[in-house]
Amino acid sequence: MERYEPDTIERKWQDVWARERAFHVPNPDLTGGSSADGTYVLEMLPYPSGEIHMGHVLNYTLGDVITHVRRRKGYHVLRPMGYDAFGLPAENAAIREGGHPRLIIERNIAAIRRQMHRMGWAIDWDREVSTHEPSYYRWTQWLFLKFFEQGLAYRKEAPVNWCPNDQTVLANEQVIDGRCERCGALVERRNLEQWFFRITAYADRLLDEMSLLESWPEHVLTMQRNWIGRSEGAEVTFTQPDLGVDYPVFTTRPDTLFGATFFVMAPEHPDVLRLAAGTEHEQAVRHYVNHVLTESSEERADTERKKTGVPLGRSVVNPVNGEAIPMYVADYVLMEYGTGAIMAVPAHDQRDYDFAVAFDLPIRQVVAPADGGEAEGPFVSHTENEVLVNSEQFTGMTAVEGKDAIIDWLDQQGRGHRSINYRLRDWLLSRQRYWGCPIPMIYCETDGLVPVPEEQLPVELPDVEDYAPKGQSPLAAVEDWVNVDCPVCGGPARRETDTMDTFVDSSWYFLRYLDPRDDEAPFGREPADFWMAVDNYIGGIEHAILHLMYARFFTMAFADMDMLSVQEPFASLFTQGMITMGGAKMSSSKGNTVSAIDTVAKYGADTARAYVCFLGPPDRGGDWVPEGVEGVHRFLVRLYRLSAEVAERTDQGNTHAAGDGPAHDLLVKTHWAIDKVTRDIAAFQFHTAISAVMELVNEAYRVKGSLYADPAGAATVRFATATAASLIFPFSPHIGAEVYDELTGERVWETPWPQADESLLVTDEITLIVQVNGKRRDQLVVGRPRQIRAEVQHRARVARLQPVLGHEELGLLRERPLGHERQPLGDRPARAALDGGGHLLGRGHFSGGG
Ligand code: ANZ
Repeated sequence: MERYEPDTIERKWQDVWARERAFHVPNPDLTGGSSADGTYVLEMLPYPSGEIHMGHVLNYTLGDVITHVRRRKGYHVLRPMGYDAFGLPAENAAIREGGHPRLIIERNIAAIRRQMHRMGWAIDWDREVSTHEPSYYRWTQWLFLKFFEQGLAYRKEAPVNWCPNDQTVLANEQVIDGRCERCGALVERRNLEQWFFRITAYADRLLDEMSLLESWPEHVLTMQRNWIGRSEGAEVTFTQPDLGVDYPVFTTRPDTLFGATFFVMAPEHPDVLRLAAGTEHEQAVRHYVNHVLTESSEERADTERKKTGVPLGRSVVNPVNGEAIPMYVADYVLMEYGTGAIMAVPAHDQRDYDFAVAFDLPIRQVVAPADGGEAEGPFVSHTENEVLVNSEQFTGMTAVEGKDAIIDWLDQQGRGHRSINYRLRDWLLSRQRYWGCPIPMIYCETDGLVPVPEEQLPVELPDVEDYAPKGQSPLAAVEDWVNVDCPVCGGPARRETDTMDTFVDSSWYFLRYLDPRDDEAPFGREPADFWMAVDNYIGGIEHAILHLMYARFFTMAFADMDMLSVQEPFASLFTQGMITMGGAKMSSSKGNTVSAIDTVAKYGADTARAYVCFLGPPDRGGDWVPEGVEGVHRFLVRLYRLSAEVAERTDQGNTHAAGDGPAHDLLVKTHWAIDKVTRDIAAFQFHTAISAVMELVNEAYRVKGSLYADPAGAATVRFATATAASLIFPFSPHIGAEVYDELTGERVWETPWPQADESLLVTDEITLIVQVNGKRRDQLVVGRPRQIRAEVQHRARVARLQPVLGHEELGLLRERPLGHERQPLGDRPARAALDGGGHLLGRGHFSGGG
């Protein structure tokens, strides 16, 4: 044990772990009613792009830390890994470079697997899956058929988002600001027969069950809530007398019905051209509609935009007062929402107001402040303090009463009813691309749509010559694959040639891990009941909406099909922040990326892992600072040297110090570190956990010289150093294992997580009771000077090593006057407590004398 050579040490332990399958955790035998305690730690599975990046390093190290601590606390920890291997990037690479997407992906998987081993992550490799393997996608297809059986998968013609560059349909969620999420091309609208999952059937449950998701970040829940976008209101029917057609509208403000002064239809509304036909506006309407088709929904929904539209030359009758109001077509009305037509109330809706001003249409106020004051401008915000005006028999009611009364009246007349609308659309899952899971359906002229019989699964993806997108799936060109016998009548039939959105593959992978070689079912009920729900799900905030919502939907549907007991897949969620450099997102075009591989080559995996955890609170990510990496590396070198010296100067026989003196102080420090690291990890405050170990190592370094002479003192130095190794192990497992082995002869990953001796924990504050003549008059809470000094040093050190530490933290140091501290200085309120609370308040308040 001479110089610290991470490469040698790391490979040595990686070999041991691989050889012994050290992190394999079999499913417990549950038949005997085993009381085994399981924990499921899951990180979002990577897309196998060929090289792990810093985001991966952070993500999987966070999971690793939790895994190690839980394991050593005695849990069975499931910690699997897999690859989200279908999808456009591989297919595009295949088109670019030539070669089969499968070969490209499998080459990438091999590389990424190697790099994951090299990072030393404690993964149960026996459970590895990849979504592109037939043994996996057989079950994706099977699940699709179950959904089909349940009416949760269906086919219909629909206007779709079409990416002209990728030549494929995109889900709404994949259109960002009117552009393709992947390639940035402007998205167009088209009508096509498509496959959908009926996620809207679960809209209410997806909302309601959010109350179960207490350990999810609030902002993720808010994003999901907004995405589902539940609106309560009414559907009101307007009649068009010339065509004799009824047009319902959805409104959240039925109380404003008397203020409807015109009526607007979406350009995609199927009746628009029919209505305009024969009027003087026919040509203009035709032009307008064609023009609007090239605009994105986002552009159209932009309230800042100048309002455009064309009259239809017709009118509809307002059911509440028989008034005929003019009809328009305008792009601010969207076909996908509500009924694709609206009643316009310019006095109380900004968009309608802008339109009315532009087209010189009447504006009629129908709601006013209850106190009789003037409305501010033409709009009245919707509050409980408003009353209806200009509304015939409803005048004088509060807006809330009026809403109900008008809906009831409409209901009686058969002209309307209460209605709830959702922004959430059904999930469009078919893709006209090659590299995805084939949709297991067959079209027969006699029998129509026929599911592929279960025993014929998987429908394997055939090889094709040409992956280039053509507007229909490249699979359509594979004649001998497409043409099949109808499973019902045996007559000629054709396979569905579309493939599935890759989000389908990743909506259930966490269940496949539970028993990945099961060839009877996608997942077994027993392991599912044992392991689910996932205790800690860790991943990027970019999946806040889609993936997380889809996985929740799948899980609820499985529960309804009695395949699972849980309703929610992820009991808690942790979203990691982004690692930036110079404050900006790392990107190769900006030239500010740090390669994970290079960092490991230069400093070792232990340094890279510890540094990403040391950057700052992991939910906020942090800025990569080269000196910071050096700092963390020096700390590991220091630990290694200390251990080498301790191994030489002390022996294992003696027990460590008791009583007072410097040895006792080091012992106290050691228990302080155990306590602090344990608490900080539970609160996902990994950066302060690491700095506590740094402090312990520094302290041991500082006092060791004076302690070697005395056997108890020497044993204490040894204990402190071995404990530092044990505590740093979850972050930097190789050096942790090496030092621990050197000093104790034991395997740290098989050693229980250390427990702080409560009696040695220095309380951060003491309560002084003020007594006068034996009567308690007052009490003072004061910090213990030595402890305060230690904490201040600790924080100063954190601040020095973390030049990027938030101003917030540094501010805390400066702003709080010492001695007025009511909370232990070291513990800031935790953002996401993992093991529950209890650690925020000072411990061990005890009474001093009076
Ligand atoms: C009359 C009215 C009066 C409205 C008023 C609002 C305020 P949320 O809350 O998002 O559900 N709307 C309905 N369908 C639409 C469509 N397809 N495209 C554009 N706008 C549409 O919004 C519901 C409101 O948005 C509805 O209530 C309707 O305008 C409009 F003082 O009806 B409202």
